[in-house]
Amino acid sequence: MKKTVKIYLLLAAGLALTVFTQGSPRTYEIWEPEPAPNRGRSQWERTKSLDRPNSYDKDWEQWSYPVGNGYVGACVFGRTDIERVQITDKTLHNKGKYGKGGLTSFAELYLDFNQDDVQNYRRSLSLNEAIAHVSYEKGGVAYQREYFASYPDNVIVIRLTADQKGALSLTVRPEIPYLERKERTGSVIAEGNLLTLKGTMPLFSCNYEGQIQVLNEGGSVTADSENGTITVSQADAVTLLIATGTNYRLQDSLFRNPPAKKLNSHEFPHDEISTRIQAAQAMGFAALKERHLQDFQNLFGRVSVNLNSTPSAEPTHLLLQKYKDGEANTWLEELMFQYGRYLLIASSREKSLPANLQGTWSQDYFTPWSGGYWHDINIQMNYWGVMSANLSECFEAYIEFYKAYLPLTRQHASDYVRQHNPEQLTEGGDNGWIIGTGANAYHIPGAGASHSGTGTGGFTAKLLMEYYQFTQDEGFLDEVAYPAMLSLSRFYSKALVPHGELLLVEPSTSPENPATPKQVEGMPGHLRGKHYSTAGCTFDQGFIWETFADTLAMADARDKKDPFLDTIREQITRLDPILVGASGQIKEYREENHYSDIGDPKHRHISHLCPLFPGTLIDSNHPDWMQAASHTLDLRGNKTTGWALAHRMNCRARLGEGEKAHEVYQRFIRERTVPNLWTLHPPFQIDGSLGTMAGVAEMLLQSHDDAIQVLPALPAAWKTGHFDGLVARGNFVISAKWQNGNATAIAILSRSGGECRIACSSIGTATVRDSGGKKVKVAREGKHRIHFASTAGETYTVQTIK
Ligand code: FUC
Repeated sequence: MKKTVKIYLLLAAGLALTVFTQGSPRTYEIWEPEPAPNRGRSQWERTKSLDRPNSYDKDWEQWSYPVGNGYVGACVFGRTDIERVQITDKTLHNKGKYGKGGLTSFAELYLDFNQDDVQNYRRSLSLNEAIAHVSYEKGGVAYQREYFASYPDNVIVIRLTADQKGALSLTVRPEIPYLERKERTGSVIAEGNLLTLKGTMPLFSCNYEGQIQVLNEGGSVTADSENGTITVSQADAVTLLIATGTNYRLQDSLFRNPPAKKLNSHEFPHDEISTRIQAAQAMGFAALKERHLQDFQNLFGRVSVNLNSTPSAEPTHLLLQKYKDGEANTWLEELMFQYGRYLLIASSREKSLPANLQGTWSQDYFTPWSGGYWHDINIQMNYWGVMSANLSECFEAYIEFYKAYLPLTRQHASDYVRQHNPEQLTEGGDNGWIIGTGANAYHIPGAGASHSGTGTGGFTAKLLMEYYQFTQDEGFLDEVAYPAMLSLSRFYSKALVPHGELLLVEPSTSPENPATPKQVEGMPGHLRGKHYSTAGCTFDQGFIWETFADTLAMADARDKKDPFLDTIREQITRLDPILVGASGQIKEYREENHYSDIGDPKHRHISHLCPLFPGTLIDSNHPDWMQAASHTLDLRGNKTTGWALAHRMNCRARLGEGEKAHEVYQRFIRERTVPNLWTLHPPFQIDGSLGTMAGVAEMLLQSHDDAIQVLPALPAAWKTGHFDGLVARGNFVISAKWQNGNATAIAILSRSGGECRIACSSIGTATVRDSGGKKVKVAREGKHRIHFASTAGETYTVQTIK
């Protein structure tokens, strides 16, 4: 078989692209020589204080290891006395703090081993395998445990083994948490080798069930029906299979219906869960593990990086502590990048709900901010890196979510236009769609009525546009992305209000930035709550520009002729979205003169820089705006929260400021990262991890301009290294190798064909060869840019870059 064909087939099968990765990909794990402490919850258990149902559980947050398959997440403590596995099912919501639904913990599973004073203890989370391990010795017996969440079989699997027969004895003791809050009903039933947890969350008519099957090899099992436990005695090995589910159905009626009618109260997940458990049992542990590994590694193994690092064997908390103490360590930076990819795969898969604010993990009664989908940055940030990190399939969860909420957001659009710009309303007709900020699995809000303007829609649609740009999936463009963009453009077109020659969206709010009454005295806008409501702030105006521009670009790509396109062709010229103020800053509000005349000068949101990232309006064609954006970042500073650092990092990368991007990343790790490498806003949110993962990719490869830029923002700390398998728009899979800051070789797999325009320092004289070694005809655009026609499925190498 020809080498090209071989590489292509390997890629098609999703295996690692190892152009520059010599030998096998690196092994990434986080590990500790101690179990996770479990003081938080046990303290709460002791008091059972109803005032503190949400006890801030730092042990869970900082030390437990997460596994997940998109549907369900489990946090493993690895204890030898009483093991704790905290389980979250994304669909189980209580009323939440705001009464509109909120993610809540599904179950706590305790395994009473009662083993203290163990020797040679080790627990780890293998990122390459998505398996948590525990091993230790006690009384001359070596014990091993494995934990994983299988996506193909949708079960959590725990396997317990020992090196001596009959050495395994434990009690399996699940608990339904927060029953004392009386919001949910529930009971645990133990029968034979099966534990069933079931009940109802009446608010949304949500019926839930969890099954835990205890499969012993050797020894015996005894069910205690009174206490809802199963005791295993003297087994050789034990496999626990765990399946959870509810009657949740992702469909538009879910969002439209009143709380009690959101779900069908007569539907129970029992049969479906039983089928899943039985299928998993029939398959057996070895096959379950094999299928899990195949599925997970197909995704995880696609990207390799080496950021000038040497793998470290230190326990993770020490590695982190030394980094916090100022020791340079690019291994940890690389590990965090791959952990971001791991967490995204574990929390967002096709047919599951999208990754929520905590991914898919919550031990809480009230998960912070309802474990929701916050559309003024957090949910979008979850997916900023999904395409470039070669995980586009993980975005499908959001696409399905979008399809389900679309009908209600059409309603929201009509309501908005009726309220704010009634003369533009098409009564009973199409007013587009718009989504507001605080969504969750049960609730989709309207826009513009809270602390964030309608830019939330464009922020979201950008992801749909990017999915098309990266995958070149024309079916998706025709069926989803283009209609979405066109319809959102229709909404924006109707939301714009003439101000002289200009068209400004009104009302308009820059997300969450609070202003004081004094700051806005004499200003044209007014305070709504703490936030300044005005016309045409940069966040909203910028995303309208992005939406119009993306719609027009898609229409051109597919030769669409909708007459409405002419309206936005004209309107886009009247948006005037970017203004530079007297301090040399990108203005957040049109009426701002000097930096931060309005709002908090150090606020975490930098919404006015969204046109730089994830937007594309502030680009190298506007060097003055780039400079103003850089200055704005300097003024805003980096003393901020987790995800806010991630946004700054991506902005710095877009500006080509590798050192500054790296500084932000370092600060993120030093100030916001905890020993299980989760990152805190605080509290724990997943967005920062996923946002900085995108940031690393953005430092290595960009493709928002008309060319693919290789190593656009490389810091000195990563001066030598390589990456394999990052993806650029146009569906090009890129590998690159560099030394002392200069690329020495680049490989490009063209997955969809088309012109490949590639920019990199000194690439202008390089030679391009196809997989057969044949020289490819290349057009050269100065010293740093070339382009050539590519064929789908072909791999090209760029050599001798100098
Ligand atoms: C936005 C942020 C908050 C928090 C919340 C989930 O409202 O401003 O900081 O991240 O989302």
